[in-house]
Amino acid sequence: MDFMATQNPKKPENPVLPPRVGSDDSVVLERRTQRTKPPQMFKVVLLNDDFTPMEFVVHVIQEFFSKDRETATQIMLKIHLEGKGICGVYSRDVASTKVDQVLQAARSAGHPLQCVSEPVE
Ligand code: TYC
Repeated sequence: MDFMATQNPKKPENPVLPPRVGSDDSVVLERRTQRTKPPQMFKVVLLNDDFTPMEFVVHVIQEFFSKDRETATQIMLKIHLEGKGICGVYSRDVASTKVDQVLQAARSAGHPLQCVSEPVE
């Protein structure tokens, strides 16, 4: 298999700024550390209500947040007892899609379950 990489990919080098020419014609090449902020992340939060069946909430958490049944049940109970709970943390677009999916599923099943996303920090 000669198409496989034989070395780990190298980190991209920091960019070289345009050369600065000193008054004595000396040239200085400066490297500047590249600082790229990681993207803002969003919590997807389910809210408690008095009407949505516990079983439906467990199903939603399993289905849309890829949790096993035990974890989903623990999250559901936390929401039930504390009023709200985090089901996952995602990039802006993924979090927004999760909220839409949960609200769509709840509406289709006739339950008032609410779901929101909030920036982390
Ligand atoms: N409180 C609901 C009940 O007693 C269960 C529930 C849990 C509803 C979590 C919403 O996000 C929720 N049937």
